[in-house]
Amino acid sequence: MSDAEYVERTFVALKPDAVKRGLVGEITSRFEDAGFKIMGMKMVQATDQLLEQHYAEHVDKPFYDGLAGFMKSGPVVAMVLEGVHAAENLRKIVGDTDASEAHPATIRGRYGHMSMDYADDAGRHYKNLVHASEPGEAEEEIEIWFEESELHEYDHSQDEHAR
Ligand code: IDP
Ligand code: MG
Repeated sequence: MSDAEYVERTFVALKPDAVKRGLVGEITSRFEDAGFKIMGMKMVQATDQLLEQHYAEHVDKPFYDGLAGFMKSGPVVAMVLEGVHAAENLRKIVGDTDASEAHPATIRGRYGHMSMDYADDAGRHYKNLVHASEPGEAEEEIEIWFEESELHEYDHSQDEHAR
């Protein structure tokens, strides 16, 4: 077995609602508690161009303008995390897209309860705190948000104890 088959990087963004609610530390702690290693982290004001790349699969959907408006409504905290099957495991910690269906032990389920139907019918932004890459899409998203020089290799106790 080689680490390379299991250990991967993934991209996570704390959306403007997480930042404005003061949940950056709380949510980041959950990733650290689960043993993920932070390789890069920065605050970013998203632009239309960046969001069109990041949400390329959603650009033509009816909710896209609302989503982009929400993602630009304040800074996001972008991060790259490393761990075993990081993308799949972080999606599990983040929880279902719709907070009303997300397990209460997940981030979206613990810090939210709103349904997407409610937000869409009420004409409100749908706020679900966190983005986490799908497996297979992480490296592409890391490239959209980060320069390689902003990512850091270093020894971390997780290398020994959480793998
Ligand atoms: P994900 O964030 O769990 O990967 P996706 O289906 O890729 O979910 O959607 C991306 C983001 O777009 C969601 O997190 C949510 O913020 C927003 N979104 C998706 N579907 C809807 C919708 O039907 N109404 C409003 N916002 C939506
Ligand atoms: Mg997605």
